[in-house]
Amino acid sequence: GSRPVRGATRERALAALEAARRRTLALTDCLDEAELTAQHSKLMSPLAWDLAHVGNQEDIWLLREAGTGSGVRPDLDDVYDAFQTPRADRPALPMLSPDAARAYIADVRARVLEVLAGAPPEGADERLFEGDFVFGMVAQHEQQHDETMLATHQLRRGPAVLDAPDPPAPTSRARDERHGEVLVPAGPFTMGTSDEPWALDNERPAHTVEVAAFRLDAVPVTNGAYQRFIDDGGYRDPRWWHPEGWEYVQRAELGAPLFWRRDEDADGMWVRRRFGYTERVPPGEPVMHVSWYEADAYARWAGRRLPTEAEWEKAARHDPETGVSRRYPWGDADPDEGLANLGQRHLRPAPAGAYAAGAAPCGARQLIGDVWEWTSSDFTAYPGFAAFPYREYSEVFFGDGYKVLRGGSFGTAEVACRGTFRNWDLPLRRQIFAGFRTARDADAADTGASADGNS
Ligand code: AVJ
Ligand code: FE
Repeated sequence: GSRPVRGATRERALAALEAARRRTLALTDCLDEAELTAQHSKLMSPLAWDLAHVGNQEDIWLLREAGTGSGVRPDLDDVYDAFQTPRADRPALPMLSPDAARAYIADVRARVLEVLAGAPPEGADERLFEGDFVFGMVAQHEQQHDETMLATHQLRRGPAVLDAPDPPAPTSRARDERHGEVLVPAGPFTMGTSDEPWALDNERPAHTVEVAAFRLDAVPVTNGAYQRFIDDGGYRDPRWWHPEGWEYVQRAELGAPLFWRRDEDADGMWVRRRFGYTERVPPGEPVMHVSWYEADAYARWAGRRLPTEAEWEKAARHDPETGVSRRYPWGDADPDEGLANLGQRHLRPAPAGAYAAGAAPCGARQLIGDVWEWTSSDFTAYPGFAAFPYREYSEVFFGDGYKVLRGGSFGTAEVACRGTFRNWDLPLRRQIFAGFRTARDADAADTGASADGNS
């Protein structure tokens, strides 16, 4: 493009904002007004709310905080403030129609192009412009809502409207091999970041964490493995469950991941609904649409446990050769289609064992992309945390019963995913694209002196 933007990070910001908007429109242009204003699940906003909310955040942050203007529609701030109205109550809001929402967000964007071309205005908070953070933040915010909208698409009933090619299968060698577990030796590593320009406040600052030696599943837990937990009566045995999880299983009568059912016409075979299609549950794919409680119960049934957040990040980032933490498992290069299943290029996770080129130094695969991975950890502040630029992004969620998820899913945009990125949700939530892998403490015989790689 030949638009006048200021510098390389602005160029990157413009591309990220444009990519987010293409995706937002692709997720909403495929549905009619009735479908966009309907609430497909009490857990989700009407899609028309997300559509205008992303533009309203851009109005606030890029036109008012980072720009010189008074914004396009400050009068809409209350309607699109996520904190004033919980998702379940949003259908009652005086929302813009889908057409009016499209016009609003296009109007905001047109004015943002002028902000991108200009210098930081007098009196603006300079930190917003370090590495052009504020533009990256708004692009990530829109992409996060796009993933939420994709989850709404998955919840909606009705004929399929989305399509994408299947992700790559593992190589035949990887398919035949028992995935097993990898060793991450004991020792300190650098968790979080102080120099990734678009890292969000909760990923900061970089700090040293001691991690004892542990073993981690080389790949996420698959549907086939999870089915053995179901077949073994896992959902009926309180021994495996956190007390709150057991209570939840009883109350909600859970017996399988969300979207699964038995096909009585086919010998009770497990099938699932996926973006409007019904298909046999693929045994080799990472399991998804499980709550933290289900992940935790499976791990206990398997004689294992969920990894802590620090263990997950050490497995994903620590390079034992240099002692330095990488941006991604494969190194510092940005993700691409050969390294990880991100960006809604595909509408499902790749089979376990895919993306050999994206493996971490410890040998674990698919840490980035495919499915979000539940960790055992509560969402809390890192030492030295400072809310920026607004408390409601992270701080208000700390310590309030949210569990951390790591690594992104097939529906997560590249710009909104990295080795330090922290997602969080309540432990009973199942509508997000979440799976898990399991871990255990290393044996006494594991000295921590050498990694044995992916066996
Ligand atoms: C980081 C995905 C938990 O959707 O609640 C969107 C992202 N914050 N708008 C969420 C977010 C404000 C957030 N998660
Ligand atoms: Fe938001």
